[in-house]
Amino acid sequence: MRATAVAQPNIALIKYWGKANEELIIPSTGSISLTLDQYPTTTTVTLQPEANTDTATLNDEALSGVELDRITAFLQHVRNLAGVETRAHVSSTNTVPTAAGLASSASGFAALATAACAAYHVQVDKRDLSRIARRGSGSAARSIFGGVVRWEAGEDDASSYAQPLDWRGPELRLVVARVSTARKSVSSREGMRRTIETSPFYEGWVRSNRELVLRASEAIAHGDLQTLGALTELSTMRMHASMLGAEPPLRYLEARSFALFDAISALRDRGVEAWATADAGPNVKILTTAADVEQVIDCITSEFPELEHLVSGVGGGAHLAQSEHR
Ligand code: 2P0
Repeated sequence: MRATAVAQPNIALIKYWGKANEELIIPSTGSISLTLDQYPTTTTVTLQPEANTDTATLNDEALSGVELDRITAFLQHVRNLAGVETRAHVSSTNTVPTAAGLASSASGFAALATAACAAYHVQVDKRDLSRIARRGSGSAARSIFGGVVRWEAGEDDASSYAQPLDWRGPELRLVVARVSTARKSVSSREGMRRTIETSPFYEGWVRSNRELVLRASEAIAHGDLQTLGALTELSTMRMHASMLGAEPPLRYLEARSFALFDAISALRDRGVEAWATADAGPNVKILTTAADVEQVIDCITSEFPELEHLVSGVGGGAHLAQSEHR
């Protein structure tokens, strides 16, 4: 049995940073994201009835150690749901620069969840598929759906899932300015742990971000991009503030990241609809509209000519590309 699935990354507008339950990956706050139509991950799961262990490749390189352990633990969760023991080979092709704050684990585990559930015959609806993807990586729950998506924090495995939100505002674009593709020095998982354990600002972050989820949901319901954009920047800055308060501090943003935030703010002053955000890395993503995206690109190419950039539209959710039962 073999199944292939494709998923795209998502960029959080209202951020997820910190878990209430590490094992089940229940977040401390809800979050809201936009699924991209770029950087797909394609993953094939092939059941191996003769094998004693799972194996995996990423971009044709064999995985081992903690990376393979994480995939094995995830497959075991799907096997438990299926009630079978058969091992599998996972072959994944990822076009996202891995671990550079561009959410490679979101597309990775969304594609793996979709392919593994098909290969192991676990029949679930998309909400339950998002709960399964969540067990691999929190943000993967959101990439199960396309468009604007809210991950409900919930309080247990059953209540922590993603769902799509209706967006009737202007047609959205997201510009990724690649400040660096280097592997980040502290993983999101480790960074979240450190923030929870040592940052005096963590509680304030959780309290305020819960409120931002509500305010942003309201803005989305009204197609109000001005408010959604402003809240996106606010959630970004508050998340980074909580990280900066950790010991030792987590400083993912670089000088050029801040320079980009300034340039986008100046564009806004000239009437361009654009708001910047950044995750656990120095890259800056700019939320804008189809009408204004050219002005954002002109700004980056003239003020930051050395930076690569990529323009994304709004993508669909994870989906099965192929499934064979032999
Ligand atoms: C987000 N990030 O909402 C936030 C913003 C990074 C900063 O989700 O531990 O790879 O696997 O649940 O999902 C990155 O964290 O972490 C992330 P785990 P994940 O997009």
